[in-house]
Amino acid sequence: MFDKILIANRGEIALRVIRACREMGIASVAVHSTADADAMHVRMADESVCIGPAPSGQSYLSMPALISACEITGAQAIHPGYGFLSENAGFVQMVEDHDLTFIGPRAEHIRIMGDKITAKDTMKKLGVPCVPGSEGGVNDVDDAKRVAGQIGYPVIIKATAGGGGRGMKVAKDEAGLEVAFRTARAEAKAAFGNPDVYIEKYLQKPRHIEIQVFGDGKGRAVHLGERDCSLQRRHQKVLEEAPGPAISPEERARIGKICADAVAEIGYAGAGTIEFLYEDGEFYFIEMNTRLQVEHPVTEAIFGVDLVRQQILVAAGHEMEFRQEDLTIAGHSIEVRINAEKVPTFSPCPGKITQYHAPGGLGVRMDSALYQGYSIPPYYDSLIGKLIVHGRDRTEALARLERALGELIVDGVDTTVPLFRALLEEPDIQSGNYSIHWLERWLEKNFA
Ligand code: MV4
Repeated sequence: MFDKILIANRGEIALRVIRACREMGIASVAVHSTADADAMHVRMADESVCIGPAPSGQSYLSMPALISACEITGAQAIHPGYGFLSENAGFVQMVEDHDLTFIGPRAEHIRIMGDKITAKDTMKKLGVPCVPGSEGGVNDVDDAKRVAGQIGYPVIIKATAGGGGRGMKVAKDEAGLEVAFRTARAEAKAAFGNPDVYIEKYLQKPRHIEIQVFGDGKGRAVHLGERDCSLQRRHQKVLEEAPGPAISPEERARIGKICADAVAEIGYAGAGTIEFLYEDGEFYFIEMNTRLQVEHPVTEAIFGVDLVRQQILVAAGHEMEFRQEDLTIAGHSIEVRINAEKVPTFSPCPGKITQYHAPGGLGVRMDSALYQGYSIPPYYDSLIGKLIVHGRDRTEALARLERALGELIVDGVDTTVPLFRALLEEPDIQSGNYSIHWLERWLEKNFA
């Protein structure tokens, strides 16, 4: 096992990793920018290293600075958290070239899933159901028209280097296809330096359902059910829950096994998420994320497992601590993302926290790096906390969420808390009846 791990991240996820390290008797090294000298992850870690100035390109994304920080402190492994360098295959390569361990999948798997055409092709061959569309990319308008004619309109054009909603164009008929194709290609080239696009049937009212998988890197893998992350605004998730309110135990077992078998087959190591659109009882693969996700705590809550601990074990060459048959669901969990943002514009609202009080009690977990007197710097993303509740069933989880939101005090900045209080009043939220477009429509209706 490692003696010391460096955490190449900040905020709540850095704390999350430090906590797992401490429970495992592993020393932790925080890295920070000059803007984060007072941050909680620096205080909570056993050691810290300043790796550069405020802009993340010169600090949290600086590969040489991170490698040097390992060499200075004697850290043997790097946990990337989410975002930053967590899905950068070149970084994984560099880490390994310096005889350090990247706590995550192999570079090859990150590379495959980072190219969305290759990801889809790989998953299709592994027996994962995909959205009908082009075999590989589409090279010209005629090719796009031919594929669209076969699958039927509406269609969506996506950039192979995109993902997470960047570089997509919808065409509702052949007249709109030429413009959609040309703009998608031009935007892909400008944004990613790669103009390659592919085409899919456009699903009109799906849910976003993602399956948590975990591999040991030696051909064994499990699934930990799904999360419903349909409540999003501009491709930013706002609330996530597990299990998905629309998914039956039979559907979960079926798609879960398909996903676990697929990642076992490729010898995938560590945590991964296979994203699907779910419509009319069918799952359609869209992307795979090769990292621990922001919303992983809802899965931890219902399965009673520590995913970061398992990541560390597998990276050190140990076995994960469970088999598929050990993994059973208890209750229901919901996470809300507390952002320092003004509702309803969602404009960032950095500033000083004049008062902070975290909610507690049975079934409540608050993952946050906030403290009273902390100043949220303007350089990084606006997530300042995740409130995760767990109840025996969805009704209890919702009641607990409302209760916990009532206890939470974050003064000095605007937050998304009022949004969640309003959402909890909505019959569709209470019943779990929402698709990927629900939140944006609700915001338009209530705030436009
Ligand atoms: C789609 C789609 C409809 N049909 N693909 C957006 C993010 C990226 N991961 C995939 N996305 C979508 N792909 C087909 N074939 C609709 C979306 C989409 C979406 C997906 C998940 C959650 C929120 C969304 C909001 C708008 C569009």
